Amino acid sequence: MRKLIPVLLSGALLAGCQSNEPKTEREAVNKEAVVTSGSDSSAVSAPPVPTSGSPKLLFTLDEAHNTPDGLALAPNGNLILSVPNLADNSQPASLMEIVGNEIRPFATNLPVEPTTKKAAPMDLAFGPDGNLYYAENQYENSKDFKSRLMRVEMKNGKPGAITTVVDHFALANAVVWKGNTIYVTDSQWDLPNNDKGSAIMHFTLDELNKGTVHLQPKTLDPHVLATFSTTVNETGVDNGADGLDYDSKGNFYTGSFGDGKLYKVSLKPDGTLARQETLTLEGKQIPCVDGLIIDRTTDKMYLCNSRENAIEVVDLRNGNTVTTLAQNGDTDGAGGLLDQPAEVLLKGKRLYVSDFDKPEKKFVNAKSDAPHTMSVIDLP
Ligand SMILES: [Ca+2]
Ligand SMILES: [Ca+2]
Ligand SMILES: [Ca+2]
Repeated sequence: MRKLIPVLLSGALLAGCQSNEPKTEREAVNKEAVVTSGSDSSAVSAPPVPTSGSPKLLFTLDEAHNTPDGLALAPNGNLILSVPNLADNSQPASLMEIVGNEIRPFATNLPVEPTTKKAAPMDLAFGPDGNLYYAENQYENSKDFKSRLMRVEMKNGKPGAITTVVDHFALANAVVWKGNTIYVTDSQWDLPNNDKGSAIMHFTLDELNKGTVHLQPKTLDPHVLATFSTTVNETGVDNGADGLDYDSKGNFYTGSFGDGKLYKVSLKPDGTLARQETLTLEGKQIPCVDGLIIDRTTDKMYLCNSRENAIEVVDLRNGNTVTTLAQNGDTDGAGGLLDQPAEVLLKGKRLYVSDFDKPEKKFVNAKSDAPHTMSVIDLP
């Protein structure tokens, strides 16, 4: 039965596309999937969203966990999921643990930022010291550089004290450790002459162990590795560098949430910036990049095309050819259909997908809705 759902949905979307104007709110919401959102009556109908792949439901989450996001592989093989609850942050944020197909609390009393009174964990990763580090997105609460990098001290597989290791990010987003250095994207690292700025920052474990690092907002702080500028499109989103990972040769890649550009950043042996370039993609172009992960055995990048409700694969060893692994139109996420994917994690042949479900203007996903879901895609 599950396999029929994408087919049936696709048919429903096609039918919806051919029908007259919606008469009810439900019809209007369904129609949003095939007509770009916005109230401009002169807008030309977009083509139906293609349906491909077969994402499956891992589990659903309750209203207290309405916005799942970051994923980290723990040393014991379990996954840690961040739940920032940005769609409804009257519910406290938390970290959860995925064990097989089950979810259970991991750290449910995260320290709030003192002025925003909120915790907002995004991507997360275990460091070489065995501790867990997570980036915070306080940008939705305050534009005044309140985001942080946090450390969860681990003892015998259990979370202990949680402390701030870096503060004064604008919108800390993705994190990845390589050796003894952690790399962090800030999707809103503006500069005095660029209010569309973003950056990759880097910090050594030694430095983090010496005390809290205080970034200097609106500067080329010494921790800035590379900067980027977002070309704002019809979505109006100026968030830049988002997902982050590195390939088998140690080159870093990040993508822009606002305009979909993919960047390759190469380092010198001393860890400073050698060069950065914008990737030229073959095949499909990607308008929006959220979380991404690189399988370093193949150098295939799996990324969340949040705007188009799709998971794309970029073959970095084969001309940066893009293929769509899974895509569907507007859904509530039931049955595991993609509901604005934000983060991916590859464990073996299983790709875990967080359905963030918090749309921006002109996104395929029209509304944040229950069920709140995690999907999985089993690779061949
Ligand atoms: Ca900005
Ligand atoms: Ca949903
Ligand atoms: Ca939705």
